[in-house]
Amino acid sequence: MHTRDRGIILISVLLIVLLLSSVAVLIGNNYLISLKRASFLEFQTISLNMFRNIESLALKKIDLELKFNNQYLNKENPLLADNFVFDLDSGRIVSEISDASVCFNINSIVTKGDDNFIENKKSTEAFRKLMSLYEVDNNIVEEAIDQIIDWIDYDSNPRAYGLEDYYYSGPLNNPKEYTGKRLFISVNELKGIPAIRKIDWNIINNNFCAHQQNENFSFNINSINLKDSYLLSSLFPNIDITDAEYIITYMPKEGVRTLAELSKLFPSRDFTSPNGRIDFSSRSFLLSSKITFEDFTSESYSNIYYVNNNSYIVSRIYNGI
Ligand SMILES: [Ca+2]
Repeated sequence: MHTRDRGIILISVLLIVLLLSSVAVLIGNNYLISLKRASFLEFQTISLNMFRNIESLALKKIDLELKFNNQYLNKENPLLADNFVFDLDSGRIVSEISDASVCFNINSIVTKGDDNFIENKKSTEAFRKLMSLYEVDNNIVEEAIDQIIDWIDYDSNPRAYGLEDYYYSGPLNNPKEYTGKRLFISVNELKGIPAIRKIDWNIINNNFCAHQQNENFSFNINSINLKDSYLLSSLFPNIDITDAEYIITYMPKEGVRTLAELSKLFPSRDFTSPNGRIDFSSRSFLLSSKITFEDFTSESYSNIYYVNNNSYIVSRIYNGI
């Protein structure tokens, strides 16, 4: 055989080997990706099913607990203290119910009048106190109150420091929009209020919530932690931050059942004229669940309300699936 022919054969063989190996790499990658994708899809389906099942369990647990006693709920109650844990071959499901009442419900700033939402003066007092504890400028606080109420109310008349559609749809505001004429669904909607944009977002994010119950400012006093001292202080006009921190620190684990019991425990503190309602139980809960399986993780957060002797899911968020 000619040397030239041998060279051609060698080059051809090398080319074929090169082609085959790149095909093999491609097939290998695609195969692995599709395998991974198939197992992720399976994980996704299983997670969704699991989350729904856990939700049903949680609703039953809440109904059962609150059916016979909806006036008193403390941190040690199995409803809040005991997690659901399910161990699988190569995975784990952990789920917990927490009391979601300890926050300032932004919708408590209004109350439903005959044909419009009007200011709830107790709640705006609590709002003023909370903001002053964070040293937010008074003018900004008044603007925030009026702008929040104008955003919710049905009319087009701006309050003293308020804004109505003419502003939100006008040249100074982007994107162009209209006021909600409804309660807030999420705290994030507050980002659209100009006065709120002048306040550190962490203050809003850490203290506020948007529950669809349009009642007085209230929370379960048995569920408070030290980080909630500003909220506790804003509920009581005569309780300052030092008092609030003291009360939270020395609050018995089993909590209290009545205001009289609370006053008896802390006789030198003044719990009169609250800017809202003091609760000893809760009607809003957060169910948080996490599933880990092999190298996949998924999370679910469901907001639950207990109304008319029944608990139901108001909203849910999934992460990782
Ligand atoms: Ca208005």
